[in-house]
Amino acid sequence: PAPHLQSYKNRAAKHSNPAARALLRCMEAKKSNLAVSVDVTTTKDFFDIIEAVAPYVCLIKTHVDILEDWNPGVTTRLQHLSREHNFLIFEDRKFADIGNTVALQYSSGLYKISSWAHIVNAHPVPGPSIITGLASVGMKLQEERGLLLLAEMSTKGALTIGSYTVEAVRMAREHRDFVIGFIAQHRMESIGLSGTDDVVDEDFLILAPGVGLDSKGDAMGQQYRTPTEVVTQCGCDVIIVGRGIIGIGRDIDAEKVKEQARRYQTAGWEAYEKRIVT
Ligand code: BMP
Repeated sequence: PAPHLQSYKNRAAKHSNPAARALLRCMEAKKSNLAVSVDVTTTKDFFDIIEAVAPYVCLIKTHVDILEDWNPGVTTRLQHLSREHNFLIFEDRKFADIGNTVALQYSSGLYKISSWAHIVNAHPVPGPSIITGLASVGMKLQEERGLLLLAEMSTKGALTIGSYTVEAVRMAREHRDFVIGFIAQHRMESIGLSGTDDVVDEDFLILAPGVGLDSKGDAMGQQYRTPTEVVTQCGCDVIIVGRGIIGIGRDIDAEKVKEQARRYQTAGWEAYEKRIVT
């Protein structure tokens, strides 16, 4: 059966990339396909949220460059929490430059992303060299590291459609050791099949942002779908939720955040259980 009809557990046992295996194992162990996007600007709010949602998530998604008081201790503490609470870390860096530049952006600078993020993502727009650039850093580390390509975006009027998405899938298929899946809104198996492609044993993870239970979108083009639409109907594997869980106000209410995380975890897991056959 296609990967999305199989359990996360079965897929974990077969996957060839260590970061994908770790994520699938964690999803099974915690009964969670929920990633929380911690889009706040202070490290206090950042850790208050992570500590509140940690038991309910398989993945924490970060934008570390929006933290106003970032310091190297932030990523040390984040890694510690990741081990303590069993979740992976995804820095939503959206690399988009030539291979040499993205390799430097991934390994160096203030953030040294490759030293702490299990998963990063990249826009396929520069072509396959963006993958080889990032892989030249990530695959050298003796750590769990994987890359997601942005094959589709959640925003109104996104240009990630048609042949762009098809070519993104083709690029990923050429680099299955490091590319573990896509940021997308649907499964990709049926896309870009060319007869010559070996798609028999491929298992790309689909992580879908733009998920909300109470709202259809925001004033800046974001569009939300429910976990049922995303996981059961469109076959995505992980739901990425930001403001639906962390709220949009200024003050973080840890109890509310926890309650929402629990709610999305349950909704995501029920949507997954309706979909699998093995
Ligand atoms: P929210 O649930 O608050 O709308 O946040 C969604 C998160 O997912 C943001 O961090 C955004 O950068 C990210 N994202 C997205 O919304 N759509 C995409 O297509 C790709 C993303 O990375």
